[in-house]
Amino acid sequence: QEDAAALPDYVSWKDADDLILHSEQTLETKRAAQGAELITPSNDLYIRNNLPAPPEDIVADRDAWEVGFEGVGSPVTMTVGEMKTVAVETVVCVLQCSGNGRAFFEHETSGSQWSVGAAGNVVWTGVPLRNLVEAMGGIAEGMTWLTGTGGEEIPEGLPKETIQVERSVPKEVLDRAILAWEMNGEPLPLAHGGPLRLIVPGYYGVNNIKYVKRIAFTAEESPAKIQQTGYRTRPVGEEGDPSQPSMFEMPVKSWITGPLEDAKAGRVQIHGVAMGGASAVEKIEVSTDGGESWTEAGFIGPDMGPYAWRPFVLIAELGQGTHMLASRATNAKGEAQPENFEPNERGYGNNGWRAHAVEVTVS
Ligand code: MSS
Repeated sequence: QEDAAALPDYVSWKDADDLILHSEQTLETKRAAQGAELITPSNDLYIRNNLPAPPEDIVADRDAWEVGFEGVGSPVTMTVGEMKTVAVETVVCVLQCSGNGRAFFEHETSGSQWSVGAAGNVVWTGVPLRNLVEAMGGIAEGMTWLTGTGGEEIPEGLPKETIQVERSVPKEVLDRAILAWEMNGEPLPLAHGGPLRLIVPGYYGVNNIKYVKRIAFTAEESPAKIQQTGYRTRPVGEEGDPSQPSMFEMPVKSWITGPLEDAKAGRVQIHGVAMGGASAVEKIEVSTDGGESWTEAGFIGPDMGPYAWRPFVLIAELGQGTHMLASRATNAKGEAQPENFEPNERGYGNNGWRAHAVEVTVS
């Protein structure tokens, strides 16, 4: 049993036993802790901050938090308190870092060496953005992007565009985006973006702007570095540029969360989690022989919508020896996980089933 790491102050309320501390700003959920849970408990959920979290006082009076809206019929500033009187909706969706699975690439990658734990399934409650935009006179003409700006203060004199966490996503996400003030039934913790966070179900973590202070419909993508050259997939060795694919919609993915190392011969419960990405997960198969044969596994618990993950289980008869356990999910569009995912410079987007397989010793 390893000693639990001492957690940084802003996340000291989390369960240190279930987390891997990569840095002050990056904490990963242990694979075993993900288990077959429907919802990731808040105190187990991973953390990824590109900048240090703002001071705790921004959540002292949550309803007073202001957001500026631009690129709509009538631009306004609105408080969280006011938003709460417009409409309320709950959505369950996977929050996953673009770099989740980076550790499984063979080439050397910069960035946190996440295995599977930069992901969780989370319940968000807030106001649908479409209701706000409707009340503000709709999206202004010629605007094609939804741009969200993080509430971190950029110190005077530093180049804003290279530091600011600001992301643009296609405005079509208006059909599902919400501004959330609650996570897993509690006021949204500062560490996860309280008082208010932009949630874009089906999209990679980076697009879910924490402590959001500005929502703008824009004609161009944000000039921020994190949009222009960051979070773009490109061949190993190449620099980022705006022509490359951005980390927007997530693909289908699954992984086994137990057993991970050893098991007793006989009937064994193999479990894990599966997500469809931007469309519902429809099928999950498990292999106990490194992908030579596959058996359909069953989902556990209720279906919580197209953007949520589903835990799965297969009871298999395992004999003594080494077994390579793998899982392969298929979504409603008929897309299945590839055996191997193409390496890319920053190690983004890995959903290859072979890299996510585990070798288990059965005795
Ligand atoms: N937001 C802000 N404001 N800031 C920062 O830094 N980051 C990103 C998102 N958002 C940020 C934001 C990322 S990058 C991610 S993943 C996410 O978030 C995470 O979350 P959490 O809550 O878990 O921490 Mo990658 O793709």
